[in-house]
Amino acid sequence: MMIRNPILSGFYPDPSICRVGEWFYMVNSTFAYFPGIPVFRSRDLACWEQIGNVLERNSQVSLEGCGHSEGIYAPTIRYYEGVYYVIATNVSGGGNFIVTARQPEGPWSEPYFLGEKAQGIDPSLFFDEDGSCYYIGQRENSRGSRYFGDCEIWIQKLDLERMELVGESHPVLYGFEKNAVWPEGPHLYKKDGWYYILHAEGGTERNHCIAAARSREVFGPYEYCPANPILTHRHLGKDYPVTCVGHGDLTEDGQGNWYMVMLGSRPEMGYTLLGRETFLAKVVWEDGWPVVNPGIGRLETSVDISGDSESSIESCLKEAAKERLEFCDQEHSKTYTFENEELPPEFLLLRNPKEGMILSGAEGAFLRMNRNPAVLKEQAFPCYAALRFRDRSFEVETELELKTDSEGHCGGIALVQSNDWHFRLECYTAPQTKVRLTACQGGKDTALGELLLEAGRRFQLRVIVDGLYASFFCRTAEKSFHKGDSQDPQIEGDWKTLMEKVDLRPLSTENAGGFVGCTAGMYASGNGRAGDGYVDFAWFSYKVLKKQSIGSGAVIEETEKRAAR
Ligand code: 6LW
Repeated sequence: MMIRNPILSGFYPDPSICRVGEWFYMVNSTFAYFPGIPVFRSRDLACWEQIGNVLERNSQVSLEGCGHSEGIYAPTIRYYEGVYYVIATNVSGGGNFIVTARQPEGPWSEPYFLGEKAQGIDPSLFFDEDGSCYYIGQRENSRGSRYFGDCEIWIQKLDLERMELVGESHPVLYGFEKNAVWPEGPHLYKKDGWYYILHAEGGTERNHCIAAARSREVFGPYEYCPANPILTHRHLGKDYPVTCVGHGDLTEDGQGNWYMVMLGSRPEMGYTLLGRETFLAKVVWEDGWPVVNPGIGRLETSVDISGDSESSIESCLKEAAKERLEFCDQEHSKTYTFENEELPPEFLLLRNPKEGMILSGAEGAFLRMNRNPAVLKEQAFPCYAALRFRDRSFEVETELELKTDSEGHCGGIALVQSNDWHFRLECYTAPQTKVRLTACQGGKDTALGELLLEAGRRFQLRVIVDGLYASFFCRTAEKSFHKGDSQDPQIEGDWKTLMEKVDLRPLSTENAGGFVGCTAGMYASGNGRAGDGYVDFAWFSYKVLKKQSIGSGAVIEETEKRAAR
């Protein structure tokens, strides 16, 4: 079985993985998005199915007013004696917390906040053979911070009954490099009588890396692996197709084969729109230390998990060049309709949802966005329901109807990096019917184009994203799509072009900063006025336009070239 990287494309950063029986489970950070912390499962590490979200109730998570890259950081998922544990940090409300569940798909408990004793971010849990539970995390250097990013990894015992840190807190590591920055994302394991710590270092940009350390005692002293960093892409140059590799977690498949998941980015021409994605690599143990992708030492487009001896670059290159049907292709094309009251788990809202403002299953068929004055620029709860950018080239389309004559009320599609950096394709019916394309850059709106249309309230919108560019189209229909009205079966007519080849680089991480990736979704707003109307969306589709993938695409071409020799 060949696995293709990334195993989760799009904004799925800070992966954490655990195995329970024949199933692997994985979680990721979600920052200001709601619901928080997606839960995936897989039996083969190749095909991943989202089975739910951990934080799906307002009572579990406060995201009020938080910036796109605040909120929920770096979760860890673990399992012990019939209970699933997720521990994470809400940097916008309460700090480090644990939630539990009997089933990974949930429901998950209300959060147990660990309070003042649990300073810092990136918490993880370790269950020792004697049943002891330990918290390991990152915090500012308790000997006094000498510079920005001067942090320590620390361990403390956790009383699971009381959900409280007990005993002494033990700083154990400060980074393996001289003047190390951002030792973070630690995880604690035990193997062959050694306690192992895996942690990220160098910051989550191009100098990101993963280090290992070990000790015979849980509270140390720990020795760093002489081969650190055991994984990085920092030395491969800025044009290498996968960068920022770091923040890893280890798992074993029950047959003694070890794997690591970690984050990586795939910039195109130096610009990253998909955010930090989840990759996978093989791990073997040599002299009591983990070795990642032996003989290769970096991430690859494909990972051979057929259980053969270590996959050499040649075997991977040959395999990867084969017809890609062998890969469990993460097909992302799908058209969503809204008969159910629950949105599918892959949909993202921004911050805590307000009662009644986004209703799925309205009149049994629509996603209704109601009377919400909030706009995307504010750090509020806008009517925005979106999917992650998952591919280099894709198209999103929707059909909507404005049931409002309030001036300034609109509905449409948005492409979002953050409240300060996004594009909006908005339909209006008052004071006249029009479609407007707006770029919000650095929080400032610029109208890019506008089309005045014959009177009508029903629209279809299409946005084609192709690498670093997007094109925007629309068409309208006179009659309603609501049952009972004289329903047009479907909108025909030619698409009208708002604008083509709009530069999306302003939405890149390199320009906008932050920890999130781009999303594309349905949007409605009263633009500051609540008004009396609403906007109904009949469907929303995401369609992959080509199998080409950015970043690792270069490695595939290289693969094909070499294999052809
Ligand atoms: C996360 C830290 C990191 O808490 O970025 O990549 C931060 N690593 O460990 C936010 O994702």
